[in-house]
Amino acid sequence: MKTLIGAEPQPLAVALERTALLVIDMQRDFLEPGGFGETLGNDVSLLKAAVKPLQAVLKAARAAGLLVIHTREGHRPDMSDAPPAKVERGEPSKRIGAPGPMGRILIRGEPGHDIIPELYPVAGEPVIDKPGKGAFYQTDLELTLRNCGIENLIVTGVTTEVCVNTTVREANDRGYRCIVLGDCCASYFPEFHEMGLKMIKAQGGIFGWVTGSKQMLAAFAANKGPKYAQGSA
Ligand code: C5J
Repeated sequence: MKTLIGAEPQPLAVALERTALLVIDMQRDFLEPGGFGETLGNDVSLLKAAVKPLQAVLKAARAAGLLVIHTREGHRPDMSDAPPAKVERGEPSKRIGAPGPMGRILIRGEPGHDIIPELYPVAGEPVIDKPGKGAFYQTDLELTLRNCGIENLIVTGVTTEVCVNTTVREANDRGYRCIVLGDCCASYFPEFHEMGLKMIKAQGGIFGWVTGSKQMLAAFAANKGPKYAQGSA
């Protein structure tokens, strides 16, 4: 059975049991004061707008039995997976690996690297640690999706024009249908958020579809009881 999701540039019918919710980088380092986002000079409060709508979608996705996957951007404590070209940006005391109020900036295991409490993963939800902006680069995301029979991704998280867009483009090239929930994404730059969504849905949906939490919740409500089942046909 397929569920129709109201979206742009056109509605899309998907099998929810072949659909995963992807929550990208909702980490303290990006959303809370003192983290990576703020050290780059950004107003981190702008990202908070995505939290409430995303909480509602996360709850509905869990209730509907969807596979929920979280990602985190960050690096090993020895930073062997951090390209110098990425690290050598900004003031040295505020770079990746430098000590900050939430521990070493963007380093795995540090408080700032963790997912914000409002959207914390529950037991059984895969958390993909990624060293880059795209969630497919140097991770086992693709393997996980394949093993779980996933064909469609509901994409949410931060930031719209960086990790969300990069991941959507990677996913699109791999054959996944990406449905991006605009109000469940956010950027430090409102104009980049808007253009980031436009780029995805332009040209007949060149990278995917764009909709919002309301439309997604309506689609869940219209489809009672799809269950994610690993290996189902
Ligand atoms: C950034 C991200 N903006 N998660 N990372 O550096 O979008």
